[in-house]
Amino acid sequence: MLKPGVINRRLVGEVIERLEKKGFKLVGLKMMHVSEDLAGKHYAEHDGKPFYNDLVSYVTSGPVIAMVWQADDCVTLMRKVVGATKPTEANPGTIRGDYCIHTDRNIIHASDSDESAEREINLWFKPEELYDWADCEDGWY
Ligand code: FUP
Repeated sequence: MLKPGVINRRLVGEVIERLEKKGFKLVGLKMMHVSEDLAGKHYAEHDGKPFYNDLVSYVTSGPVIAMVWQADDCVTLMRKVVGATKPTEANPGTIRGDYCIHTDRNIIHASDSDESAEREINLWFKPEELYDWADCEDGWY
């Protein structure tokens, strides 16, 4: 999920381009406002932490781009491409390493396990919003 800062900073295309070039397969994408309810469910594990309220107000402050990407070992690869949560620890070359200064304004969310991905896809997308398309590049990545 690309957070509101990405849209404000006109970086949507640039970030998506990186994910496509890596070889991830895009199977769902939408621009949407995040309700307090959805933000609360999405970040339920952080409820009560000092940064929780700020995090919820950030992701509800403007539209986001929600996406579903596929690949073998998708979660592991995506987390590497996205980089560490804290920009001070994210390597250059990663999305967070290249585009963020502050942890509380980091520009992208990526699921941290297959179980989280499944939970989050069900939370954010209806089944008919996901596309199972024939991939003519399958086997080249
Ligand atoms: P990640 O899985 O890398 O997105 O990291 P977390 O689930 O730990 O954090 C979720 C979001 O909370 C991050 F996008 C940034 C925010 N956060 C803070 O603002 N401060 C913190 O100390 C930790 C996380």
